[in-house]
Parts: sequence; structure tokens; C-alpha cells
Amino acid sequence: MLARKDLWYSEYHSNDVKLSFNIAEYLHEEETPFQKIAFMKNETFGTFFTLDGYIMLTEKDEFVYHDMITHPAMATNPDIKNVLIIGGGDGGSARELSRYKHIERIDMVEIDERVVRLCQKFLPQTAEVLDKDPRIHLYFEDGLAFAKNAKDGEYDLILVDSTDPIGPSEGLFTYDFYSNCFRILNEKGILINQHESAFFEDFRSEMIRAHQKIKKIFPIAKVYGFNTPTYASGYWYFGFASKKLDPIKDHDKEKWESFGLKTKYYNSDLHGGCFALPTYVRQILEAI
Ligand code: AG3
Repeated sequence: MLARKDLWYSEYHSNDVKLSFNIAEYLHEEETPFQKIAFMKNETFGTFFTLDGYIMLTEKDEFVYHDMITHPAMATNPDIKNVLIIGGGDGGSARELSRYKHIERIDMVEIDERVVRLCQKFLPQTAEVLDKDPRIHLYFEDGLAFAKNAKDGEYDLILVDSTDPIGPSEGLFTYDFYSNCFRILNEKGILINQHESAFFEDFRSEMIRAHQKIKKIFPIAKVYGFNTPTYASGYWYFGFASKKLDPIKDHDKEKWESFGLKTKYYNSDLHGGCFALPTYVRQILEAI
């Protein structure tokens, strides 16, 4: 019999580099019409889940990602009231938004209902908010079609909380999708999108492709980074695209701080810092 210490989950970050987690407990695995889902437990990172072999979140470091997908936009426009989340089935992004009392509506469009149901079972830390906050409306539909059918100017903020551009998320990295996001955002609208990572080639090329498209559509298109121990290279990026608000010039620190939210990663000093990119990343983006 295999000793417990011999079971490992590995994620390849390039052909010859991988990150491995010892599996203390293998909780669940299933294949849906969309993807392969697995839940495991690691002593250091706690419960984590993967989609098609890529880590989506771990209990220990999800706070970084979910702080950063939500709070920089909320501190740029603290009046945001109507939000659309594309993906985000684990509930982490919805949880952070639901901490803002003045937000009126959170539409969450997750293509795979099983992701939500399994996270409700194995990851209450992120998912328990989903059936507790009546402002959250769940749609188990394709985000691409949802954005296409939404009304002009309907949202203040769109969060693309997706997987990488392979499998069911591919459409969420297209020119068409970003154009629809532009259309359904109002004049102060902000789009935060999955921007991958800059160090390893496979992720870097996706970062470039996403930025090329968004830059053509949005007058303001910035990229910001944050430290994610369990994603490739330990550093991950979101795109901040908007019609007129600039995350630095329009940063409303006082208003955001008046909400009194306790955050474990995001803070007002880091808000400016995360948009300051390393030189090699700057060069990648400037070349576009
Ligand atoms: N969304 C996945 C981010 C990309 C992960 N990619 C990877 N590990 N190669 C995270 C969902 C959290 N709400």
C-alpha cells in the first residue's frame, strides 16, 4: 500500500517545472460536461480544488486573489452597486463583494453548477455566502452568452473570475467577449479580468493576447499584480480596464477606508503599489 506521504498532486508551470502538493486527503473527483473537477487536502494549504488539473484556490492563500479581484476596483469607484461576476463558482469573489453593504446586486454567471455545489460542500470558507446573501443571483449559464444578451450600461463592475484560456473559459478571452463587457458597463464601468502570469512562456503569451484585445476596446487598460503562492511563478495578474476611471488618479482612499473593511492582503498603500510593474513585465506590455 502507498504510504500517505507518497501521494502528490503536481501542476506543470512549464514543460520542465512543476509545483507539487502532498495529498493528505483525496476528497472528491468527477468529470462534468465542462471539465474535470478534483478536491484535495494538503496540510500546509488546506482544502484546494483543481479544474482540468489547474489549481483554482486553496484555503490558505485564496484571500490574496479574492482581495485583489474586488477591492482595487471598489476603491477606485466606491459607488459601485451592480456587479457581474463571470465564473467564480467557488464564491470567493462574491464573498468579498457581499461585505459592501451598499452593493445592490451581484449577478454571478457560472457555467458549471457542479463547481458551486462541490464548493458548498468542501469549501464553505468561500462558498457559504452564496445561499446567505439575497443580493447574489446565481445563473448557471455560459458567461459569453450572458454578456451578449445583457443590456447596455447595466453594470458598474464586471469581474472575470475564470480559469485559464483553455477549455470552457476560452471564450472569456476573446475580442467579442471584451467588447460586450464594454457595452454592458455604464460610463464609470470597470472590468477586472484574468490576466495570467508573466514569467513562464505559456502564461506570458496569454497575458499578451488578453492585453492586446482589451487595449483596443477600453480607453484605460492597466495591469496589476499580486503574490499567489500556488499559481505559476507565485505571481499573478489582473487587468483593470475602464471607460474613464483611472485606478491611481481616481483612487478614493478615504471613502474606501470609511467602509471599515478588514482585509488580509489589500490595503490603501498596496493599491498604488500593485500597479507598479516589474521592468520585464512593463516591457512585455509596452511592446503591445
Ligand atoms: N481562478 C483561476 C485563476 C487561474 C488559475 N490558473 C492556474 N492555476 N494556472 C481562480 C478562481 C478563484 N475564485
